[in-house]
Amino acid sequence: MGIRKNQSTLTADEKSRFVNAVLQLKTNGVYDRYVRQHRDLFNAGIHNSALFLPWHREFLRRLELDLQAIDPSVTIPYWDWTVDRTLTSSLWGNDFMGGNGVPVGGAVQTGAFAFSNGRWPLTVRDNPAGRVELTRAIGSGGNLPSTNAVQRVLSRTPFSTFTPDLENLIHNIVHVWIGGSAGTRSSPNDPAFFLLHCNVDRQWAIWQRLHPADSPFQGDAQFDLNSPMQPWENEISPPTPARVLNHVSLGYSYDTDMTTVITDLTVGAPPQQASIGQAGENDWYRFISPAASIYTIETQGTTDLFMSLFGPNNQSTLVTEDDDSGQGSNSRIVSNLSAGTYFVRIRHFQATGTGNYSISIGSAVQPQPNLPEIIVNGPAIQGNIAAANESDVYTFNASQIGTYTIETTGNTDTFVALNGPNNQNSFISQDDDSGPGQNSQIIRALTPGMYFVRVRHYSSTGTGAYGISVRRT
Ligand code: CU1
Ligand code: CU1
Repeated sequence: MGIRKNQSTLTADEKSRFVNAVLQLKTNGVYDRYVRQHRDLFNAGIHNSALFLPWHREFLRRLELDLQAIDPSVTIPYWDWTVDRTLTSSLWGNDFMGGNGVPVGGAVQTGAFAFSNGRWPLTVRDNPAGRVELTRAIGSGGNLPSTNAVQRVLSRTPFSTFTPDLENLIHNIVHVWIGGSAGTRSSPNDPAFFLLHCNVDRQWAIWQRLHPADSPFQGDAQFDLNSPMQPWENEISPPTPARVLNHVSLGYSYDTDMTTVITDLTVGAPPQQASIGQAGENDWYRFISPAASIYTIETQGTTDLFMSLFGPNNQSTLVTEDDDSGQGSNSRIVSNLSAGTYFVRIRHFQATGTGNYSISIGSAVQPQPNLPEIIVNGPAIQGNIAAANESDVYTFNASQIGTYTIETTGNTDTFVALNGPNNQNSFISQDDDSGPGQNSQIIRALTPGMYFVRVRHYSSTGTGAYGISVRRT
């Protein structure tokens, strides 16, 4: 796993390896392909849209993999502009990005990327008649965003309000601060682009950590979770926002990622002793639900705790939260959970509180009634509304994020309702006749989990046979 580091902490060797790998990508033409992609798509949905963060994450990761093919030790460093705010930062040293442009014309004349060094001609430009030298006008366009400004943006929720603020109030300002080439559509011509965007990408990861109950992405009128991103849309398995939500699963981490210790709990085991030792501490637990059942997670002791349950198989999907449902001011969550791995977060109810507690998990004896399961992308199940007002309930397991089509076949006028995830009472959608003939069809983007499909006849007196299937596209 490559760790992306703060550029100010890089050793001389790390800087020189990064610069050399970038120069080699320039020599073999690959670097300019990135510049061209960014330039050509600049106004085609990669900015001022929901794709801003996902697209630039994919873009950086691809460049990083290309750099690693040259030197496996290289990762993209990030530039924390709230700390390194002046030209005297080592970022602009001759051994790294090189310095500012000269007062007249703005050409950079120091470092490996100076035109005069012969290895960094700008072959891709906004305008064919434009400058062939890398140019900068550092600081001439205002100040860098402050720590407070970044904190304010990081506090914005949901994602649909966070991302435009990060893009417009923070990221744009950094481009303008560098000026010159970095302020053009061909801005990756300045290799500082990648350090700038690495820090933008890191803000998205920080935001996700700060807001675990918020969706890490929201679509807009143009793009959703499963929109293939250009210019890679014709690849066999094109990147989508859904595929880049978790940076760690893409194969890199940040040196600022929190390494959370997670304690495993066994269902039915005696209470585990623990404590909130420091104000603001979060304790994390993990347990496995081997089969759908009702679970009781509770704390014991005199400390006023707050409990959050996440899952299945995902530490950021909130199931439910509780403050005081247990004895005294203890927390207790009773929840009907599908099979999978769940995560429990315990904190003190008060931001400044500390104290000891214990935690345990029990499972109720009776599991959920055994509902017939529709296998996703498997054959249709043949059902029958044998009597008036009968309804048939099925489950299916959405094992991954995707677009699912639930549909009935046959000559019966079916009516279908979709509930879930992991909760038979949480309504998602219903449909009468969107399928062929009088069949029902529901097409929805679903997060992983168990879903429930209820089939009835559209008419309160109707009966008849039908088939029902689920497929993921
Ligand atoms: Cu961009
Ligand atoms: Cu940018």
